Amino acid sequence: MQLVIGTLSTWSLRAYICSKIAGIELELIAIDLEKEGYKAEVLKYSPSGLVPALLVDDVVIHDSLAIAEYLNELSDGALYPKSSSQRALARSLCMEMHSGFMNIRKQCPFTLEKVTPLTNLDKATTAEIERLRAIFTQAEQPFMFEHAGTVDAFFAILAFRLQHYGVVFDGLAGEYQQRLLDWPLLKDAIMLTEKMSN
Ligand SMILES: N[C@@H](CCC(=O)N[C@@H](CS)C(=O)NCC(=O)O)C(=O)O
Repeated sequence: MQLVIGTLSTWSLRAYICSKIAGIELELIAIDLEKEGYKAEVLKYSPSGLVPALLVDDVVIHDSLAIAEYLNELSDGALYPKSSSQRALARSLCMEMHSGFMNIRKQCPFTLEKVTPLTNLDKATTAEIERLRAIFTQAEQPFMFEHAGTVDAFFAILAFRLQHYGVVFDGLAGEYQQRLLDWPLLKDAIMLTEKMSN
């Protein structure tokens, strides 16, 4: 199987981290999303024109969450908690991440370059940060549930972005944020980003 990913694409990194948790080796096809004509290159693989896309025999799975679900099936449930109620909660959190936090995503674009810390936050962004604090506080530690899974993969990049823009939680939320920042799979994903950007 091949995973099509893009430079500075956080959704690509989420799918990549999920593959690592599931222990599934994927061949990576990296596309420079800054390069002129990149769209035609992406469209060669992904009908939505977006990355990530997982190429499996004659099927293309073209969304990070769908990829996570597929990798979960292939790995006999390695990406979610065993209990069905916890699994439902984990999926709720992943989907909340997948479809939400628009203000943070807009104001804290993923970059490895130096940035100005966030100040004078508007109400909507403050509310999103507070929601994240509440989610992070729920973590069982060191991961959200009993072992690393999709939730951690999805929130790790956000934990990195927040820290990069000067938002560091205290208390239990801060402990989980720090665990994610220290997580070798997040470091691996950041290294992959550096490699693709050079
Ligand atoms: N919901 C999609 C979002 C994918 C997405 O927005 N990918 C961005 C990179 S992070 C992309 O391909 N951008 C290229 C473009 O917009 O032309 C997912 O979760 O996979």
